[in-house]
Amino acid sequence: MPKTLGAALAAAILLATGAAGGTDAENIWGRICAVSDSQLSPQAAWPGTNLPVAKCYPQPTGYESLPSVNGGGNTTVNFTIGYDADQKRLCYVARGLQAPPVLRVGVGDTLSIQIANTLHDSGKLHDKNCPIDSYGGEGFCFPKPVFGEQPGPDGTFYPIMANEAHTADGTSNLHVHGLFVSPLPCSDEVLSSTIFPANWGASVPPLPPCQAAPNNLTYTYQLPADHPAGAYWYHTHRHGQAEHETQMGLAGAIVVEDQGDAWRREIGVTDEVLLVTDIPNPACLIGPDCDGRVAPPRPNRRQANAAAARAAAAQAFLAAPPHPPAGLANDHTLDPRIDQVDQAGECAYGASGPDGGVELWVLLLNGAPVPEAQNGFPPDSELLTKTMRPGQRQIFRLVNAAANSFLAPELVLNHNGTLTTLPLEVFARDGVGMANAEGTRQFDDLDVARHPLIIPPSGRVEFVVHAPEPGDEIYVQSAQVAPGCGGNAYPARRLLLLTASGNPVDAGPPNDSDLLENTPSLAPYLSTLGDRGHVQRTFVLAEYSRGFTYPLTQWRNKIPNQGQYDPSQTDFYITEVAANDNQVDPARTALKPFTHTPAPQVVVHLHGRPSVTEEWLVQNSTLEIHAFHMHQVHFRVIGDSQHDSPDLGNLLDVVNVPAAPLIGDVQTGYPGAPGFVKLRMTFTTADIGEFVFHCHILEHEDNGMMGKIEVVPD
Ligand SMILES: [Cu+2]
Repeated sequence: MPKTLGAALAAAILLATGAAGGTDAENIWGRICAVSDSQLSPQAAWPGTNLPVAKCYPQPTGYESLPSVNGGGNTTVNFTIGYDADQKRLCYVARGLQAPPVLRVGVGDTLSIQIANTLHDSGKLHDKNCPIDSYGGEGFCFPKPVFGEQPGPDGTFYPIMANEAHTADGTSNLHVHGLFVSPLPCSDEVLSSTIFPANWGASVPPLPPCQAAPNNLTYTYQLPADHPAGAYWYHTHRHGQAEHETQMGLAGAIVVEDQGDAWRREIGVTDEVLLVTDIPNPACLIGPDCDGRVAPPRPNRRQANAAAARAAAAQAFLAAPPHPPAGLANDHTLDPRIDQVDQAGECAYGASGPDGGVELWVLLLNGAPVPEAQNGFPPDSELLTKTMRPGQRQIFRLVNAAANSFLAPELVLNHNGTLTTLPLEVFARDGVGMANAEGTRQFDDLDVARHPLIIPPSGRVEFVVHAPEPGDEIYVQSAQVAPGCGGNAYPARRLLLLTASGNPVDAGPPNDSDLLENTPSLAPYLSTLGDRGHVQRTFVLAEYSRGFTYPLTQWRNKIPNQGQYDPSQTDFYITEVAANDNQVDPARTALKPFTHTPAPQVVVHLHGRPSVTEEWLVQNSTLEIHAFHMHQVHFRVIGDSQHDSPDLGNLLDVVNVPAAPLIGDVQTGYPGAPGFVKLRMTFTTADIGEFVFHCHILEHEDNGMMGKIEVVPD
């Protein structure tokens, strides 16, 4: 597009889309992938949609509170998806705001989000978007035809393009993570809804009524009256490019508010949203340079006992060989194609134990880089900082919007150099308030120094923060997370340094009981949850090196030759292997990565009832932790393979599925029994439609670890 035309259109775009940052000639697509304006397809563009790329706000260097849209009630916002100047970031640009805003909507109210996509794809076939495709990598850019599932030599194994954003073409869509809303189109539908690039030249399917143009879609979410109030979030969810587009910036927070929020504002207690995202570690970009690098040593409470624990586990393994866990009625033998032994010898780069391999990802907090040091923590002078008033209390809403990173949040008090980990006064998890069995709200005081609270990618935890005494400091930090030897390293990091200064404010009663006054009971919501599972299903999370086929997975007593598989490529699966509804057949249990095929893997029949409750056993046969997420519904964790887990009983929309422990050394060891969680969940008529469940390590989801579920009324 000629620069003069781009400049002339800028004002019009501002009016049409609410783009606060506007546009300028520097952001015209022409520079991307060295495609000149004249090479853009002439048939591209519908009237008024072939627009210059909207411009991102500048990246903050220090800690900044996120702006909010509205304060509860019905909320409407217009977003424009655009690039920053060097095309390393994507942004939801909203009028007059310098960051992706916190969208605040009231219980029972309506949230409406209009998104206009100003990205342009490239190539004569309009089949790729190089900045997204090659984000964090070595600059390769693949056209779409590279992607395609293919049956393996035995006809049952379906390798796809692993470790790549394999359909990166600049399309987008939106998922409102955790909200209790319909999965139908124009609401929270992520399978067919597509917001096309502005210059899309290929065919377009019939558009839903909420889509004014192929690159302009308005989502409307009706929240039920009994919706729990708390922290949720929004992010892009196009299968195949969700990881890269999320890491590049297409994520923001949602806060659902009830009378309790209004009350707390009235008594001067506000909230603070901490939006954590991750990006590729610039010190270790994906590629050959990563080999052999290990995470820098960081303070780690568990280290001292790790060797002893492994030795004890090896003894236990020899004394009692592993077997699938008992408990559910459909206890089963694993599908032979899902052989847990396949992972032996496939720990992550540089891994020598459960702490994982290289640190592939580093963190941002509200968009600002979280500083790290080679050894230990950076000095206080380098940390992101926030100042509170003496006596001030706030509710911190920590949203783990990282594509791939796990967090273990803790508050550490520094008093004259003495460090003390404070109890975490938890207000809500995954948007659902802490409550007793009757639904009465309460705080849960968690001793996270002894039992870390591991928040998986996409999880949220909300907690009360009291300002430190003047002269003291509080670190908001994440303890190290051990993902298993097949995972990437998540070292301890200091996210934010809190200090106090200025005029003191009322510190409130010692037990913070005033904060929950006027906060509604959860009883109406809890009453909609059934208590017993009618249908029981078993799923297995699996990974295979590219080239593994069925015969190769039967090697219980020897490791296959290196030449028989490609350890640099990994394929990811989530497969239903058993159910008591007589609907698991070999075709459905075949190891296939997720595709947008018409047939859902799981069908939930309501049989005319308002709701049905199911119990799912989700097993992990790999050597790394996974993050199991259900769209549309929350589940209650009713058991897992680490019985001291603080997850037990909470209502969550994402849960850690523990890794199978490696018994013995990395090269010749055996995984022990698979890790697992048992979940109970209730589907209602509000969930009728098709939606997905998947691993929320988005790298895994993009590469196949996702399944489709349909809820039908009959
Ligand atoms: Cu995973």
